[in-house]
Amino acid sequence: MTSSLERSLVLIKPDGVARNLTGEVLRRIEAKGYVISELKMLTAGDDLLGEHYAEHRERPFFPGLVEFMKRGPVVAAVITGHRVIEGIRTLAGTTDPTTAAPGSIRGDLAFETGGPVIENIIHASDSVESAEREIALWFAA
Ligand code: D4T
Repeated sequence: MTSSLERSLVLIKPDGVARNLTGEVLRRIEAKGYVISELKMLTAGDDLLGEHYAEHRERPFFPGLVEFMKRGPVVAAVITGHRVIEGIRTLAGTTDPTTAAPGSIRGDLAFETGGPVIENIIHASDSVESAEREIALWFAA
């Protein structure tokens, strides 16, 4: 097991912001011991979301995903810590909120809406390469 200082891009998605869960999500991340290095609220547009979700562009859920992510403001954060990428993915829980483990953010706080897209409160980078690409997108100077 290696331990290296990493950065992760975290988004509190429009469902989380609308449900006043920004503080709860950031509380869990800070309580774990990770550091909020950058933080801002914004409403994302098509270009940013198209880049962010480029790997999903051809998937049938992509248009619904973009509409959902544009529905209201998101909170974007750069989180720093040792093995923070893996750590926040663990705090977040698996993609499907119905089966995400209790104790995780999605397991405790997210639920299935019956809509066309999964609403699951948080995005967290899944690799060092994704994190650096996503941080450059969301925190472009
Ligand atoms: P993100 O990227 O938002 O942190 O989520 P995950 O890493 O957990 O999941 P993902 O990249 O596979 O999916 C991105 C985003 O699309 C939604 N989604 C996903 C959906 O609405 N329907 C689907 O079938 C899948 C696979 C949920 C998260």
